[in-house]
Amino acid sequence: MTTENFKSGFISILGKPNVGKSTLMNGFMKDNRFSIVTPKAQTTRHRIMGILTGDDYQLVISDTPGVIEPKYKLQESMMRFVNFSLEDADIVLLMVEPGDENLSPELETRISRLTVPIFLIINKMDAPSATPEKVAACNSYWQNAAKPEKVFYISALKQQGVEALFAELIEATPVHPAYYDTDFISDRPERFFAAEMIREQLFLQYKQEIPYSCEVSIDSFKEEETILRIRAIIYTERPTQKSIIIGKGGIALKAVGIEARKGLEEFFGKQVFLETFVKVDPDWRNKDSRLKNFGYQS
Ligand SMILES: Nc1nc2c(ncn2[C@@H]2O[C@H](COP(=O)(O)OP(=O)(O)OP(=O)(O)O)[C@@H](O)[C@H]2O)c(=O)[nH]1
Ligand SMILES: [Mg+2]
Repeated sequence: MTTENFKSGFISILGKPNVGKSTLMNGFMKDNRFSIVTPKAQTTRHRIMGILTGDDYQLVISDTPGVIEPKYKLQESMMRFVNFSLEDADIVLLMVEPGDENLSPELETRISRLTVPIFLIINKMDAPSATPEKVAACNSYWQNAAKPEKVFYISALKQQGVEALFAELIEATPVHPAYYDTDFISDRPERFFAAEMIREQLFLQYKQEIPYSCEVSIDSFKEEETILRIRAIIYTERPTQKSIIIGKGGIALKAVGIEARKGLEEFFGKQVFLETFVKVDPDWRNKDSRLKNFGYQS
């Protein structure tokens, strides 16, 4: 590793829900399991740092929750994570998608406070909605709304344009020693990724408000030589939601366990024994003490 011209910086991915921020994060990390991705909005609830170190660079990339107007305390905390990540950033990747020409007040406030370069990322270029007219309209709208330094057209899903973007990011990153040990890949512990993988299944397998009413907490995480034993508790707000999550004869919860276990085994490269329990925790999304316990900041 050379030290003289070593580059290191913080890069934050900012955007509305569902535009593909976590998909891009996974593309950077070369791991489709790093940050959970689902078709539902507000999948990401935390700031998740991925640390990528090369011979002469270290990029600390933050995935963040989609920017919304918060309606309850959990969402307030999610938006605080967005703000923290912008405070640190050396470069902000503002992600949008063709067809979205609407600078929400929440996004506007954050963009107006930025003093660092903004790279506009027009994602979902592979989607049928990405017609040349729509892409041009999207570009001119956001050029005007955010005054970005550069624009990139990508498909995070198909990994098109991601490498070129990465190369430009290294180019634009300041000369600075590495912020983290070179073998660090995230600020989050293994338990966090385990909980996220279970939460991903809740988002994928249940409808309407169920995923939003749930939080996953890892009660015990024991690594043995050949097996990883994980005990997870799914908290939900109401008894009716608990019975939907469990399903008739436990069938729905079993399906969550099966799919989550597959992901966990792939992620940890080890056999996993997963136990899941569902508990009712009334109104946890609005209780500071509960949110703190679940790793959110007030
Ligand atoms: N067609 C297409 N779909 C994409 C692309 N990138 C992401 N998606 C899809 O868009 C949906 C949302 O992706 P996420 O990566 O979870 O979006 P996000 O911005 O992290 O969403 P939040 O965490 O809710 O803010 C998923 O169904 C992705 O598969 C893309 O380049 N093309
Ligand atoms: Mg996300």
